[in-house]
Amino acid sequence: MRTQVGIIGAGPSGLLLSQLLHLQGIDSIVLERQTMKHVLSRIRAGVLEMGTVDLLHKAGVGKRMNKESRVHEGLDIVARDKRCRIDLEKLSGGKVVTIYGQTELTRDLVDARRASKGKLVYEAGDVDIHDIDSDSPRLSYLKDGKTFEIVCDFIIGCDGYHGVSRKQIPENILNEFERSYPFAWLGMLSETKPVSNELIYVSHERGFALCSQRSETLSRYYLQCQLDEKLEAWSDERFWQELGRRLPEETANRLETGPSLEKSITPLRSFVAEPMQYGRLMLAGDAAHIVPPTGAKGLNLAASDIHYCSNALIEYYRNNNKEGLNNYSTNCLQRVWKAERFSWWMTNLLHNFADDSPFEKRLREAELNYLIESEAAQRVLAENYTGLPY
Ligand code: RFL
Ligand code: PHB
Repeated sequence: MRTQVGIIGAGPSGLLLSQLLHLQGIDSIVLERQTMKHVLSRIRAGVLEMGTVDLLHKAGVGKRMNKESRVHEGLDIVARDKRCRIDLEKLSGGKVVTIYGQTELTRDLVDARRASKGKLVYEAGDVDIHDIDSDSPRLSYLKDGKTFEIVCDFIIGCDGYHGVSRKQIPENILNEFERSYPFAWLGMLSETKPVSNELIYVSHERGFALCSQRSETLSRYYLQCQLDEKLEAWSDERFWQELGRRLPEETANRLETGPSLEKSITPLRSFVAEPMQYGRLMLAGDAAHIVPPTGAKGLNLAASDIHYCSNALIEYYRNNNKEGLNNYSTNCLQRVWKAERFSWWMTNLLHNFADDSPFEKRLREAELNYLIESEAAQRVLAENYTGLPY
C-alpha cells in the first residue's frame, strides 16, 4: 500500500489531521491500536478554545458542535471561603470557551472520515515505523493475523503519551522535560443537572475540586485524590459527600446527586519532548507533550499542533514549500511551553501539596488572594485560559 501521509493514532489529533488533509486532496491512512468503541468511550476533555472551534469548523465538522455545545463567558474560582467570578469575555477582550466533550468531537470526526471513505484501520497491532530518515518512510502493522506495510511521504505520530512514534527519535537528539505531581484526579460523569451554569475551580484544605459539565443534563466533577487511590474505594455516595464538603455551603446545598456513568483516576503530569520532529516524522498532541488538566489545555494544544502540521503539509504538496515542515517543531513548541507554564501555574495555585512548608502555604494563599482581588491578575488568567493566539 501507499499513501501520502501515514498517521498513527485515531484520537482527536490523528482524525483532525486526516480530515483537514482530505479536504485539500491529500491522501492519508490512520492506524489505531484500539477498537473504535474503546476510543469513543474515553471520557476526557470538555473545554475548547476558540482556535480549536475554528479549526473544527474548517474541517467541516462543526455542525453538531454548533447545536449541542455551550458557550461560557466566565468561570468561578473558590478559595477557602471566597468566591470570585472571572469574566473571561471581558478580561480577554471578547474571547469565550466552548463546552463540548472530546468524546462527541471524536465521534464527529470519525463520522466525517467515514462519510468520505477515509482509511481508518482500527485494531492495528504492532505498529512500527521504518526508514524514518529516508524520503519514503514505511509503516508496518498486524491486522487479522497478517502483516501489512504502507509506504508514505510523511509519518505523523498522533499516538498519545504511550505511543511508539516518539521512541523513533534517536536518544542523542531527543530531549524530554518532565514533572509529575504528588496527586491525581478522581473524575466522575453523572446524568445530573450541573450545579452551576459555569465551571467552578475550588481550592480547599481537603484538596482541589472542579465542577464541570457536558450538557444541561450531564455533569463532570473532579476531586484531587492520592496517587495510589483505588477506584473501588469510591462509591458514588462517598464521591458526592466529599465533593459537597469541598464546595461552598450554598453550592453544596444545590448539588444534584445521582448514579455515576463513569469514574476514573488520572495522575497529573507535565511533559515535553523536543524536538517534535525527526526526518520525515512529526509528533502531534499528547505524543509530544502532556499538561496537567487544570488549565484545560491538552486537547487544545493537540489542535494547535494539527493547525501547524496540516498547514505545513498542504503548503508542501501545493507549492513545494518546505518552510512549514522545517519549522514545525519550533512553531509548535513556542505555544506548547506557554500552555505548559499556565497549566503548571493553575495546578500549583489550586491543589494541596502535602509536603509544603508553612512558608509555601502562605505564598499560595497570598497568590490566591491576589488573583481574587486584582483585575490585572485575572486578566492574565483569562488570556491564557481562553487560549493564546496561534
Ligand atoms: P489521544 O487522545 O491519547 O489519542 C492517541 C491515540 O493513539 C492510539 N495509539 C496507538 N495507535 C496505534 N499504534 C500504537 N502503538 C498506538 N499507541 C497509541 C491510542 O489508542 C489513541 O486512540 O491523543 P491526542 O489525539 O493527541 O489527543 C490529546 C487529548 O486526548 C488530551 O490532550 C486531552 O484529553 C487532555 N485533557 C483535556 N484537554 C483539554 O484541552 N481540555 C480539557 O478540559 C481536558 N480535560 C484531559 C482532560 C485529559 C484527561 N485525562 C484522562 C488524561 C481531563 C482528563 C481527565
Ligand atoms: C472537563 O470538563 O473534563 C474539564 C474541564 C476543565 C478542566 C479539566 C477538565 O480544566
